[in-house]
Amino acid sequence: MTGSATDSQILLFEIAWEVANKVGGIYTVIKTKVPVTVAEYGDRYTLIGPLSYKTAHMEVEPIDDAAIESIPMRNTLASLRSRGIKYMYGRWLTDGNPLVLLFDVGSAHHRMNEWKSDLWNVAGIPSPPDDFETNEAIVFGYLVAWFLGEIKHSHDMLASSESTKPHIIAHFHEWLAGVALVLLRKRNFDIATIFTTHATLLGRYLCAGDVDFYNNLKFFDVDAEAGKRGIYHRYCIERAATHCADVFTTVSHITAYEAEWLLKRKPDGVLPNGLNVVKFSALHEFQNLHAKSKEKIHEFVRGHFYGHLDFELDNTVYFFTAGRYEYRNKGADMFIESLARLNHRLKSAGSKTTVVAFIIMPAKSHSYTVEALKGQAVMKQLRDTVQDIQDHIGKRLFESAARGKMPTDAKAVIVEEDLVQLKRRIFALKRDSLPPVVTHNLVDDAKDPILNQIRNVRLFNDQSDRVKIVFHPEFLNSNNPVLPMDYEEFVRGCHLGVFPSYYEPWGYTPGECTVMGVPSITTNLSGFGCFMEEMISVPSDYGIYIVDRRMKSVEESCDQLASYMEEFCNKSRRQRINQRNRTERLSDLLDWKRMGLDYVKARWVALRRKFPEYAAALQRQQELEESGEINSDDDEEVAARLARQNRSTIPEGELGHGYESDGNPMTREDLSNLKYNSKVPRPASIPGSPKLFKSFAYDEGDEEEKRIASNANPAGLFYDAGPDGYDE
Ligand code: G6P
Ligand code: 1S3
Repeated sequence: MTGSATDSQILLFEIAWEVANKVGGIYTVIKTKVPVTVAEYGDRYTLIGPLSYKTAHMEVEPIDDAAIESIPMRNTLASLRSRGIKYMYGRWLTDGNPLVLLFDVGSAHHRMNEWKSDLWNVAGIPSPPDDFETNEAIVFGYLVAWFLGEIKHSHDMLASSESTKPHIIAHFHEWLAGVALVLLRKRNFDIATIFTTHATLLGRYLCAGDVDFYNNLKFFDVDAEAGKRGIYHRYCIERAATHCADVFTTVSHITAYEAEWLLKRKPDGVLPNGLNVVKFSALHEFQNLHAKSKEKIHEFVRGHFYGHLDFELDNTVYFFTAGRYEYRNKGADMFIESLARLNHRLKSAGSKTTVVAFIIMPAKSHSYTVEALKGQAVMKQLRDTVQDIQDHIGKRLFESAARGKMPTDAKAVIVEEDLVQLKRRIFALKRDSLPPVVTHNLVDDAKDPILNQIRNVRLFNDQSDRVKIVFHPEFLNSNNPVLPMDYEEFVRGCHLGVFPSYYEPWGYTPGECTVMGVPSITTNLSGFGCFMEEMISVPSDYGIYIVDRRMKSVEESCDQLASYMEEFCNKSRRQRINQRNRTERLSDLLDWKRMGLDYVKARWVALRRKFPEYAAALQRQQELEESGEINSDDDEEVAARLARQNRSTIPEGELGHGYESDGNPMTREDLSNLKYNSKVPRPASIPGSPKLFKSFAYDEGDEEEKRIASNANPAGLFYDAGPDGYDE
């Protein structure tokens, strides 16, 4: 290879079913990662996903075909359009504003059977006629492969010489986006590929059943297990994508082990999930937000528990769990069991604290229950009546004072009519039944696992219960008539997130709590929990409690969870405030500015594997640049250079958080020895934000933060907690 190689020859495509299409956690990964990827690639970065007409118009600002700046892109899309393919190309309306291409999968349905039989012929992947999701994934995959082939060709045609041809990296997420990757390999395209799996199909299915998953990983007959569950064809796509990729990664070590056994390829590295952390300029701002949001939760609780509001809201703490309704995988079973134990302990101790525990997991329902709606309605009427009476009293006081007189008699201020109105409202608050444990009419009330578990442990919101339960089987939004809050606002208002997952490749929920300064409980079977355990010596000091679900029995884990919750209930307000401050300080650890580096490395390894000469030329170029003094104020240039420096520090086979395996079956002991970051040193600086990690990111104007930073341990990131783990 001759001529100077530059980064600007690299084009990056990232393909996922959840691009501008909110389904679950992958949407969060893709969306929050955009700013750091755009900082590195600018408009050389395009995201590709399926077009959902229901939501796309809110997510994407389309660019007219004639206004498309890139000629290869314009030509490629024109070619697809002329063959009847519909799409939306534009800018994703999210931080970073990246280019996005969404394919209308339906516009190619007429080719479905042709492509399904081709997939069988070229890759031996079967597909039954009636699996809608797989059919969509196949058509989407063929469209993506078609597009990538054409755009590569179009760029090559326009290149002035061999050395100016672009180098394409295509990064695919999860099996639903995996078909195109298999096709690129089978068609021998000159495109470097990465496949990231965020869970394995079999892992999710096996764990949801009653299986001792982690002790039996080596024994599963994967084909037979997939067949038994009717997902063999999906499994074939997942496994083929895994093996066809130049670089294969997962989101955590625990999932890397799982993938090695279930997908039969040892991952090249682990790319943990980050978040786009927005810091407030002053520490107290997020605390104020907590107080404001908590007040809104109080409003809901007053309505929901009307007639039984015999507990002090000032002495009430709000716990919650949330996520996809995977009863066992997400640990809803353990949460409810441990709440029952907590209830018993608080009652026995005569505690004055009340816990209201929310379960936010969508299940099929008809509507809100009459009781849930009525509760909010009677409380609103009471509030309106009290407001009216207040106005009347004010007027009377004013009139009398304006005449220079003090009111002689209370009856002249609050008249009989007002009292009657108030009495009416108070009588309306009487109810014969206990406050409901669920806010909606569930389609399958009798079989619902969460309700059945609540029935088993008899947590019925009785007056004597110190732990009350509210199951809200729908994701939250601010237009909700009963609990009108969006998820972020709700989390901020809560005191503790509880996520005792059994199967959780990463687990965003506790991470989201962390960046909002809300303490949380996770497990050492979740990617997030393992990551925190590795990064912080005593995670609980920072409001991250980790339940041991590896070495302990279920019984012991439940007890440990109950103890963590009890410990939390016994904290004073001041301790809770201090703990929230500490939790919030962990945000930087989860920022994509830091986590995104592992993606940089993955791309670099993919380039090196697919285009070794180009990668070597890039590296030589970089060495030349570095031998001279580089003095640039241009953020993008600094970001690009740091990204280059970072990627070139990784030797082959030591990608990201290097994943190592001795090739032997995993045991409980192996699990307890899982290690992050075994070979690759954590970088001292980050592209796009070179100064952030010189030491702990602290506000120099803030004395307390300064003190903390000066107390930093040698790793530079964390400081030792005081004896009781709290700042005074
Ligand atoms: C924040 C607010 C304080 C409030 C406190 C309540 O820190 O800034 O004004 O007293 O929250 O904390 P709690 O844990 O009792 O909800
Ligand atoms: C998966 O989504 P889930 O909730 O089905 O991907 C997420 C993003 O990587 C991950 O956080 C989660 O643990 C996985 O399970």
